[in-house]
Amino acid sequence: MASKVILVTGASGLVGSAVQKVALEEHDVGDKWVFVSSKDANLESEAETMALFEKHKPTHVIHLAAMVGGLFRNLKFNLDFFRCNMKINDNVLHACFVHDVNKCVSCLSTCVFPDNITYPFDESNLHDGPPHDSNFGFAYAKRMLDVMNRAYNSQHKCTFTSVIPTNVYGPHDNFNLQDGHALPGLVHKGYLAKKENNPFVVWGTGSPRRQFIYSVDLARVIIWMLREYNEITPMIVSVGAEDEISIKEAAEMVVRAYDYKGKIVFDTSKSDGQFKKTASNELMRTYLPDFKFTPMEQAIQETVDWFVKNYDIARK
Ligand code: NAP
Ligand code: GFB
Repeated sequence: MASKVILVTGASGLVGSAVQKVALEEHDVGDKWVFVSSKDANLESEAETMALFEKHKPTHVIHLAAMVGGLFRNLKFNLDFFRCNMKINDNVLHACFVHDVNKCVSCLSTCVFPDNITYPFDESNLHDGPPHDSNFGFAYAKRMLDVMNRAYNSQHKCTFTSVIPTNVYGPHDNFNLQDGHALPGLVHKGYLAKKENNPFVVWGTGSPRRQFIYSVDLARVIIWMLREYNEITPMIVSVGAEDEISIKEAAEMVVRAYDYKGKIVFDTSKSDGQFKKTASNELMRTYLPDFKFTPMEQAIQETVDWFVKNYDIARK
């Protein structure tokens, strides 16, 4: 089989770093991997995006680049999340089309599904109603990725598809307390609580429920999709609905990973955001019935160990 030139956008981030790790572990199958971030091209610029594709001439693309953030960043910047991600996604998919890319796998998120629908939802529910108000800007921009995938396929037969991960965590995450997601926020706060002998503060009531996946597990599935999944229908990648846990339970895992013995307090002045977004992973299981997700206690321990070791260079 002809060797591929695989361009990975957003490669310096949480998911992109995991794709780099998994790609480098693969036996050399002769593919050329090109890992890029905003320092290589600002993908909000059509000209810079086109120049990037002209330079590397990719045959395949894993498109991860996005303006990303947790609940509290989304609450503040819904317009920016919409405009920035619309520009990035339109530029990248158009460049894939112009440069005749064989396949592009882009990235949505389970938080873009309609709020308050029957759970667990599946891929067919993506456009069945408004998303949770906390991140409507991000959600509608991401849904347009799916619309563009379908439009490029119907008009030009392009094989552009997308993966829909649930909440992801792991090394190289954004641990910034204002902008990041829950788990990296809890890992950062756990570090400070342990170091300064202060209470470990969980924001909200701790009762919202989430399905969490380790970045390395997601990366393995994304690389599999690039090679083997040829449907335009997006695919949810998540642990099963039965593996959904509360934010409180996730916080307790972080406490155990630090062997922290102090107080856990809940700052209920902070928003809980979406209560749940339980997703079905049945479609994924039809293709990968034996795929094993890393046990969460182990994955959180690896994330905590990475953060402690890399505190000085971690994004915080
Ligand atoms: P991240 O850690 O914030 O990384 C974002 C990446 O996108 C970085 O490499 C960043 O480059 C790049 N980027 C941002 N703006 C750019 C621009 N204008 N031009 C070029 N590159 C740009 O995000 P992540 O968590 O890895 O997310 C990756 C993908 O997974 C996103 O599409 C996200 O929506 C999706 N996802 C994430 C989660 C989650 O829980 N984290 C859940 C579901 C889906 P710089 O480092 O140079 O800024
Ligand atoms: O990951 P997160 O910020 O976003 O989780 P979502 C928010 C939930 O975790 C709320 C609680 O219930 C918060 O009150 N929480 C507890 C914390 N401690 C913390 C903390 O230190 N930091 C943060 N951030 N939350 C996002 C979407 O929703 O899901 C994004 O807004 C994205 O667009 C992401 O798609 C995957 O899971 O609520």
